[in-house]
Amino acid sequence: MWRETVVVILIAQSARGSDGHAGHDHSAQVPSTLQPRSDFVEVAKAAGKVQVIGVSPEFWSAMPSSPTSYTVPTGTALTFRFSMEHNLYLMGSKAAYDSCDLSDSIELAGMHIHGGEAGQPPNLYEVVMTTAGTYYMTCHVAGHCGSGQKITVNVVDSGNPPPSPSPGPPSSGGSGCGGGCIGGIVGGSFVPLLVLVLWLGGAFGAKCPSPLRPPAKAAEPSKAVVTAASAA
Ligand SMILES: [Cu+2]
Repeated sequence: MWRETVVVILIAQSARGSDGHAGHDHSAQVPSTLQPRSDFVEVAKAAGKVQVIGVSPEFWSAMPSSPTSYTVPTGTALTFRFSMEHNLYLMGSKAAYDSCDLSDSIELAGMHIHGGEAGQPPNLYEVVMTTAGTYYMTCHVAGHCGSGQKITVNVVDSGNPPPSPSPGPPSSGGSGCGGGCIGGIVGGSFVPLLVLVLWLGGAFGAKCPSPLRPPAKAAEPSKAVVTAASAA
């Protein structure tokens, strides 16, 4: 089902044409869809939506890049790890990508942004892709694009809203309680034992009624009133 959805979206994407960027921005500002928001990154990681670019030990530093193409759903965090001999730029178009024309490219991460974990390349750049489209990325160091250090990232609409740092169990949806309700909360970021204690104490109210404390009168009476009224 998910696979089919991706295929459909990909077809729709290609039918739309290769130039997914309407109007190139020459002000050299990083587009708002590529802001490296750490709070977005945390949400994506908590949901397991992470795409590491390249493979250990070189990751993004490898020339040529391998793989050269990625397809991820919106809300995915891209993770670039690289040495201080490389950087990361967003290219303006597929034509620029194909010809390694760097004139219209925008810096996403410099050679000395640091942040890499111990035992990993020194630079770490993470960004959540919030908007569907095709993104072309390369390294701006002379000759590196020509040596194949460049990737295409196809971001497809996941159908889920963009990541939000607001609290609450992600995508559990639904309004009722049911068996999955308390499980979803316990499985979330709260301390499970504390949640369990709160639940048993009836702290979640009617939405997740405690088995020890049955909720007071449910909403049934009001429904009955409405039915009676409409029947009259
Ligand atoms: Cu490079």
